[in-house]
Amino acid sequence: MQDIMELIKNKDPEQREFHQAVMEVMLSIKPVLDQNPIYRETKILERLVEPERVIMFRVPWVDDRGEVQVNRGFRIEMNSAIGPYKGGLRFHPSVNLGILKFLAFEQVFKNALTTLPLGGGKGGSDFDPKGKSENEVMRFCHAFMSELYRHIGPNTDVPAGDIGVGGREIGYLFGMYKKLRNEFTGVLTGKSLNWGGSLIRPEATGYGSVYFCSEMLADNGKSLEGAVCLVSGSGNVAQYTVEKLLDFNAKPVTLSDSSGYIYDEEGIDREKLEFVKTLKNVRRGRIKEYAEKYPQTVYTPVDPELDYNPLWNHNADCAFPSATQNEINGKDAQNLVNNKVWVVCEGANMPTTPEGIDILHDNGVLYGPGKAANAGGVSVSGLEMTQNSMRLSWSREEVDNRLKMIMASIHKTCLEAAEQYGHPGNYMVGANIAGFLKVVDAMLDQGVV
Ligand code: NDP
Ligand code: 2IT
Repeated sequence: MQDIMELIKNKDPEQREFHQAVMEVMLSIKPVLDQNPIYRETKILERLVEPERVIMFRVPWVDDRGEVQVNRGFRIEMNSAIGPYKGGLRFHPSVNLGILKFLAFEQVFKNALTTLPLGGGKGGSDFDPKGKSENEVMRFCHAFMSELYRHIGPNTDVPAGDIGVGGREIGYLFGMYKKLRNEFTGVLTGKSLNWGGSLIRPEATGYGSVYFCSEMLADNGKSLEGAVCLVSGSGNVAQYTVEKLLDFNAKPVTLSDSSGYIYDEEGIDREKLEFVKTLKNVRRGRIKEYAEKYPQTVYTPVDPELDYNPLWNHNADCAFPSATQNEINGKDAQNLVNNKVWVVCEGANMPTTPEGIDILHDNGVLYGPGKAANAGGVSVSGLEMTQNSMRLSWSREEVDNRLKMIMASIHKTCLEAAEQYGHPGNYMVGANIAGFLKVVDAMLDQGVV
């Protein structure tokens, strides 16, 4: 394990998030490695941490003032042992190789857990959609796809959305792919309904995360009924997490964006959620406006001097981090414990730092790791690919039922693997081991390639 960490740190010393993601898996799979020397003998770990292919490209485009802008585009094709590369595209100024490698690495294990034949990948750009006009977003997406199209395909690599990439961007990306290839295929997921998308895909990550949480609670004699929930983010995942929490009669009280967060002690109800959806998806405004519309709400702007996030410092039962990586640090985790939160269910990818995870585990908080809890999004992406291949579409009920079954199956798989390898109840260890075994056994079957 130390050898692997040394190897990746020496090769790419600046890729901190990637080291973090690999370290977590390495610690979890130790009992598997001890029992199965074959994985060491065949250098499976060395192969697993090296992407099969990394594509980096220039994305030149012209802004509304007629000025040329140049962004960097990426696609990490991490692992195709069990299916075509699959994973989202992130458009955010923080995007770099290390962040996308961590996301692609996580995706490999997540996709293995879904029960569907999906390999792992991730991509994106340091393009910042904030403040850009509709036309600028379209031109950027077209420019991005005018290079990416030659590397992807419905049986090769199937991107989707992530931070900064939603239905609008998928539409522009698809349009350019279709034009360049002269081919209408399921090369992207998260498409609109009337041209190949799947019902429930927009809802899937948030709904899935709440389904996963309810499985964890049921297993521990608890339920979401009346539970006060802290939710971070206010984008795709956060919105549909709140929606499903309301279906379960829970009480979501917070939402956030990169400028600050709102705390609504009375609860975010359906009408307020509709306001948030229009605010974020149509007007593309800031969450601060929620507090202007609903004056009983407290808005707290981000304070860069603070070494903790006050959103996690309210009395509550459940926490659903649904914004970005490393948004719950050690101090935040301790605040959650002090505030009597009993479950943390990760809608975002790697939102809790290693120190934070240790604190949650040490204090008996149920912890649902992102690669299990947020797998509903990519699962319904997989179902979208199935429907595209069959050239038909399933009803809302059909897709939602399959999503529920998949989340229940992931939950069971995590618990069984954790139990088998001596960490009963530890979903993180269970998810890492179960995902690892599925992928590396396929790699062994396929030989050294
Ligand atoms: P969106 O772009 O729809 O929303 C992201 C939200 O998080 C926004 O409210 C955004 O605020 C906030 N946010 C983003 N970056 C930061 C940051 N650095 N600091 C503080 N707030 C931030 O993305 P999604 O909802 O799709 O994604 C949220 C998380 O869920 C990500 O970790 C993503 O990887 C993960 N995920 C997404 C899936 C999907 O299907 N979409 C599937 C599985 C996981 P602002 O607008 O101010 O930037
Ligand atoms: O992190 C993720 O799982 C996603 N952004 C969704 C990936 C997908 O292919 O639907």
